[in-house]
Order: sequence, then structure tokens, then C-alpha cells
Amino acid sequence: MKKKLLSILLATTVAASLLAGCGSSAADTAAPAADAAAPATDDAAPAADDAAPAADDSAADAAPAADAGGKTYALVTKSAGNPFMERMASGFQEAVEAQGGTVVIQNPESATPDAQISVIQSLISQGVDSIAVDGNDANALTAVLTEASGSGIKILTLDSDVAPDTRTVYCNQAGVSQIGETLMEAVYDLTGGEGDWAILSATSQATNQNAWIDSMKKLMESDPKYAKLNLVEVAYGDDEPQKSTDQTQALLQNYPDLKVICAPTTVGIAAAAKVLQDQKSSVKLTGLGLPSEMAEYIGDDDAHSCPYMYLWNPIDLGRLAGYTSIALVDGSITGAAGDSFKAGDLGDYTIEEIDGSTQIILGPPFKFDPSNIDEWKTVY
Ligand code: RAM
Repeated sequence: MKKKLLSILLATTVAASLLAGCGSSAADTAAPAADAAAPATDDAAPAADDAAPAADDSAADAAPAADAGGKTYALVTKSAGNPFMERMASGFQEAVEAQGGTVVIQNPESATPDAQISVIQSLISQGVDSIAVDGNDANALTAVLTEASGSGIKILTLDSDVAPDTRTVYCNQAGVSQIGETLMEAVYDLTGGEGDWAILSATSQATNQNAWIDSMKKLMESDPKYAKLNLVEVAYGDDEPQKSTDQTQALLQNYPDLKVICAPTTVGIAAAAKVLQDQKSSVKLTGLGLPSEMAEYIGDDDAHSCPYMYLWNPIDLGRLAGYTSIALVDGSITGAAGDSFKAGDLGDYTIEEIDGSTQIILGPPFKFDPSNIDEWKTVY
């Protein structure tokens, strides 16, 4: 594992200096994006080493990324004002522009399917070549995405999926059950194995958060290890800082015996971390957070609300979706299981059939704790 890490870091340094040498505006984001592979080596993360590989090194016959010149590739995020979405969009833009493509990024006003439907309709009118969607709902986008596909636009998803038959492939950050297991184990650890805990999620329709929460609930039902844990509520902050703050305060008020909040959303966890730390609450926090937003809250002592948390590299997720868009548009992949392609310096990827739908898995979740948070807070 150490050797692999060293080679990743060396490759990163070379790639970053090449990009810097070209005077590319992508250099700043490219280096940290690749560097972020390092935390994946954390052996403490339950899922890290057994994870599906981030890139399939054996896919020697993967189709090379083609020139994207003359084509327009759109990205529809969940909503504006979410720093995770901004980083993801920067990776998408960097990857597509490096291949000569034109990028259109649409950030809907709110994290609702309706807001996405209207921006997708305008992208259909513009005649873009592909649309990568971060789904705000599993089924509500079906009609508009079917219309887009019917007019020849390649549809893919990233971060949060839609109904599988309305898109070609889903760029998934990590396996659903892997994220569920990782978060459940963190809750078990921070509660001491028993007592009240709550989830602070994003929106109630978010496909990705709902899949992770379902996976956690199934684990609680099936594994006697978790029998003494009591999930008191799943609250929804809608990926809005103020609503997430209010929901955290309500959880503290309503459940005096609460021990842990798990927030599988970067917006929710940052809001909850501030509430808990400002109130000097004994309730502990874990979940999925951006190191840049969470650094001041991460610590092992009473003065910090979050002992540790997880995430993947949002810039790399955007880059992966950018390369996948190009491969779909140039026809080197169709989105079928077994299709392989080269995602720039992220490596070669093969589309897999997982839980009955086609996906590309970026890699395992990374653990952030007091030992590495200072290193990563400037990265993403
Ligand atoms: C929020 C969004 C996003 C999710 C991250 C962890 O930024 O809800 O979809 O992947 O959190």
C-alpha cells in the first residue's frame, strides 16, 4: 500500500508540474484532486482497503479519451451555494476543457427536482451534447430526461442517481453499502455501542442520502451488534445552512439523551458542527464533510464537536463525470457494463453492473481526523 501511495504522489507531482508548465488554469485544482488519493490508505477506515479499486489498472484496452472539440457538455448540480457542488463543477470543467470541449454548468436555485427540470429543459433547447445530472429525486426527472435522450443528448448521473433507465451510467463516489457500513461503524464507535442517535440529512428526496440511510437502517436491523442503538429521528436540513442549523437545535431540544448526530451531507455536517461546538454540547458528530469547512471542528477533545468524518474527492468526482461525458459523446462507450475508457490521469475505468444498474465507482470514502485534517483542509 505504501508503494502504491508513493507512486500516486509521484504521478501527482509530475502531472501537477506538467500542468503548471503549460500555464493551465487547471493546475491549481488538478494537483489537489489527484493528491486526495492519499487518505484512502487510512487503514482505520473500515472499508478503505477492501474497496472496489478507484481505477481499473487492468483495463489495458480501454478506449483513450478523445478530443472533445466542438461539443458542449452540461453539468446540472443539486443546487447553487453548496461548496461540494462547486468543487465537483470545477473538476468537471477542468477535465472537459482540457480535452477542448465547451462546458455549461447549471446550478438550480434550490435542491428540488422542479428547479432541475427547468434548467434541463433549457439545455435541451440549447442542443447540448451531454447532460450530467446530480439528481434531486429518483423519479421526478424521468419525463424531462427521456425527452433529452430522445433528442440525442447523452444523459449520465453523478453523486446522486436518477431512475437507471433514464440515464446511461451513474458516476458513484463509492459503493452505497460501503458508505453505509463506514458511517454505521462510526456511530457505533462514538456512542460506545448503545443509546440514542439521529441523522441530519439533506433533502427527503435526495437519492444518494436516502440510499446511504437505507443501508444504515438495514445494517441496524440485520446485525445484532447494533441492537442497542436507537435511531430517534432522520431530520432534513435540505442542504441549506440555516435549516440544517435549526434542525440540529431541534434535535438537541427534543432528545435530551442524544449521544451522536450523523450528517451524511457536507452542508448539514458543517452546520451541526458549529451548533454543537458553540453550545459546548456533549453530543458528538460524524458523517460526510469537506475538510476545508470542518477543520475547526475536528478534534478528540471536549472542545471539538467532530472526532472524525469521511468524504471522497468532489473534484475527482466531477472530473470522472467529465471524462465519462466525453466518452459517451464520442461513442467510445455506451454506458453498458464492461465498457472501459480512460479518464485522463484518474486512470482507466470499467463500467460495472451494481445492484441492477450500471455504475462507475470513484473509490472508497476517506477518513479525516486530527492526524490529517490540517493536511487536507487546503485541498478541498
Ligand atoms: C452534500 C450533497 C452531496 C453529497 C455530499 C456528501 O454536499 O448533498 O450530494 O454527496 O453532501
